[in-house]
Amino acid sequence: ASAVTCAAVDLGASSGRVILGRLGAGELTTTEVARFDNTPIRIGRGTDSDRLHWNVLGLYRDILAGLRTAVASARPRSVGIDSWAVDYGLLDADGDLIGNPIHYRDSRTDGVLETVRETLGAERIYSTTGIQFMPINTLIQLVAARDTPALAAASSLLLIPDLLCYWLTGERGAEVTNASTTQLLDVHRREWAVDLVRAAGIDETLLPPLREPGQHLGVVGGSARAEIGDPELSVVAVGSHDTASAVVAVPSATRRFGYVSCGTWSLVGLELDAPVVSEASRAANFTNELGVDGTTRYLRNVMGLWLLQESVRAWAAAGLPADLPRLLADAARAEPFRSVVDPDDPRFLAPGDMPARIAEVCRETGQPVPETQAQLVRCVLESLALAYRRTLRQACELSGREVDVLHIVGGGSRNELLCRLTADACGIPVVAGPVEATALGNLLVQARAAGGSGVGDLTAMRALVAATQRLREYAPGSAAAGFDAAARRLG
Ligand code: LFR
Repeated sequence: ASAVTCAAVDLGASSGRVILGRLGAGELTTTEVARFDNTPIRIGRGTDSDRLHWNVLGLYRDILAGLRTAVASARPRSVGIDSWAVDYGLLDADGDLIGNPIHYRDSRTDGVLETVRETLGAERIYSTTGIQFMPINTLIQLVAARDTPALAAASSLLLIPDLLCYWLTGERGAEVTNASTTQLLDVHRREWAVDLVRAAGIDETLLPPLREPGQHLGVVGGSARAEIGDPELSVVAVGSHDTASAVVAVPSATRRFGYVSCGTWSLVGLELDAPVVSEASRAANFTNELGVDGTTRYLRNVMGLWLLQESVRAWAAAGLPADLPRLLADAARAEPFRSVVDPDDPRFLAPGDMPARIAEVCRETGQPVPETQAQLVRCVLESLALAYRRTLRQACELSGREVDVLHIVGGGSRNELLCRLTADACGIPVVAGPVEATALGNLLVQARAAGGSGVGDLTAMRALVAATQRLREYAPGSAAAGFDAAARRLG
């Protein structure tokens, strides 16, 4: 049986990469061929209405260059693209991009979530879409943009990976795992929730036809063909929501697992066969995002390593030490449980002075304010571990499931202190890795679409990941009581 070579484009909130994979029976090897920064840009009009944008053209240029390198070194038969969720570009009737995609952390959605909940009804939205209420959701962004000239001029809306695939092939569509995050999709029927979309005052004809992971989208065309240097490279839909791809590559041998997809965000939850849209689930604000192969990703967004990334950014700007390995080593020796915060405090969502905001929350909850960088890092990591525990327990309660192991995948799985604290907090073993779970999930779906051997259902894919990738296990230690006490401080 022969192996297949594919290329994964994986765009995260802080960087993007192009990764080549060779996949076959018992074989899964990867090589990173390109890595580039993804730095949002604020653009003003000389007023206070600056908007935070993604540099989507720069990303596209870096993807083309990365694919050119990939083609030159290994001739992949296909490429798949995944990225963060919820954000979109608008096309006019000629198929040209209108304006520049806006970042989900932009302030244009301030206060809109509450209006949408009141006017459309939180119960109705949740029972139809199964999606947690967050200001970043496409539904909220579109309502915030409702009266803008850009939206009035638009004839189609494409989510970020779909937009990039459109530029490569000329084909438009909405890959379903990512479409589910918009809060515009009927989670039960796996179709656009047309009535809800209309009730929100959004033109439903903006939404393109849905497509499933594994679908062949087309061959690279137009200027992309010459730029990439392979007229036969085919573009395949993958779990284009990065979290959907990451969950494909959770190396679990059983179904009794929880996961943390740990990057800028921490997505904490379970894989289910069907959505849970109970009243209790709505009250706990759990989400039912669609996964690959008809699965449901039942999870909550925890604010994640964003708290640490933004703190490091603030320190670097202030000329303070900002070397992450060093900061983590100091945090490992810092006093445990000095102060903890709820990472999901809405004040932490926007870019800004994170150490100051964390200090403010510590003060408000009657806890000591972090005075050193090590204390602050320790506070963030213990707060995350505690949030993982709370979220995992809730997910189990609300779905009636039990888990024996928690998998941490993604960049955060490299953070040993975080993994150890999480095992202690949750009281079950943590398996850390793979670091590039998202790219692996992206590659696995492509290899299967190409008929690759050894890449069958999710169980087979996960077994292949487990057999080939470096994983690390953390047994729970003795700090559970400390976490119990810290949890009580948060009420
Ligand atoms: C993770 C992620 C989350 C989504 C957030 C914003 O990268 O895709 O799943 O809620 O980014 O899009």
